[in-house]
Amino acid sequence: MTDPSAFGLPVHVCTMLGKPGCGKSTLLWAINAQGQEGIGPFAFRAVDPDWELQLNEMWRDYVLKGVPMKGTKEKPIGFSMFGEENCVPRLVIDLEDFRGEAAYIAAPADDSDVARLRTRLKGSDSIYLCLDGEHVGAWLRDPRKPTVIDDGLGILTMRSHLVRAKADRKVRNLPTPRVVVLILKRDRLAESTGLSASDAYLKFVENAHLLFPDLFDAETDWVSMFSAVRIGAFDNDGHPDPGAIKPVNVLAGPLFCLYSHLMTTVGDQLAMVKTKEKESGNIEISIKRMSTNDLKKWWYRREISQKRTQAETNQAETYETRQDIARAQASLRRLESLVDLNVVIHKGKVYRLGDLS
Ligand SMILES: Nc1nc2c(ncn2[C@@H]2O[C@H](COP(=O)(O)OP(=O)(O)O)[C@@H](O)[C@H]2O)c(=O)[nH]1
Ligand SMILES: [Mg+2]
Repeated sequence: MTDPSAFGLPVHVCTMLGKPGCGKSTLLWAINAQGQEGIGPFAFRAVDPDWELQLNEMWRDYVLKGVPMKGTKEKPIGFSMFGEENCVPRLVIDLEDFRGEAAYIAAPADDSDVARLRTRLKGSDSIYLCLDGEHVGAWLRDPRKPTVIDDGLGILTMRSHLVRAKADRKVRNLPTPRVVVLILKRDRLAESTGLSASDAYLKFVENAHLLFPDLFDAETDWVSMFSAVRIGAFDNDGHPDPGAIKPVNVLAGPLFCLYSHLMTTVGDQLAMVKTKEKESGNIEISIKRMSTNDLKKWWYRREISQKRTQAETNQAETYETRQDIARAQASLRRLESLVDLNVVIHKGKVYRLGDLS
């Protein structure tokens, strides 16, 4: 597998959690297939070309013949992809497909996938929480019953992993991971609630604070995105019909990774520009101080010239960073207008309650 950091691009580490059978691996196939087709100027392509070809074949078999995903083994499968805009790779999204159990059992040995998952969570920029639509539907029948009874969703363990990942990253001065909550098997969500798919999803959004109270807390710095994913329509034989795929939803996770990455970069760059501008201001003041009369000016001529050079370098750097910021902000606007980011929760508030059909 190709090393994701080998391309000189920023790497966004992403980890998926979800009970076995909730549809994680199938989603990754779909992301690969839909990601290559892209959406507007954005596309996602597997970094490893051989892996991409294998995935394409598996996806074709799944769609045409209904050959299902083989259960994920103890060896996690690397799944890195380029996040591209107008065919230019902007970042590498480094994803690994773990077997669902890995998040839910105690680590038997240091080199197990369980231990690997734990380590990976500490370095994850984004964490995807995958919920099986059928179990979500069952939960929605009585959302107020204690979550610990219902282990179909595995919510409490997910929450513990989130809290630990945040604490681990804080110690290392890394930002709180972004959270993507995905309801997979959206068709089953509708079936098991007896509601229309959009009404069932709306009911989920209304009650989601009961499952993830931290994400809805106004004091928190969690930023999360919710989406219900439809991987085609499933007929009675379990054949997906890819014509029913909603690309925006299938690609919700990677698109949010790109979005989060750009937001963080813009934030860092703005802070940098501010510091540089302050520095330039201080330089100007000290030059003024050294030039109050001709004698002083002559005495400090070397320092003044050094400071002038420094101020010019600062100015050039600030100018370049401002241009980078403008480019990133334009990308953010494109992502926002093109992509219905569905439901984003920031400081406990719900944003962009978009097209839920
Ligand atoms: N009805 C329905 N079944 C799905 C959907 N996505 C995946 N599945 C099925 O769910 C089963 C488990 O999927 P898999 O991706 O292996 O789950 P994982 O264990 O989380 O990786 C497979 O039989 C899939 O065909 C979906 O959107 N709707
Ligand atoms: Mg799997």
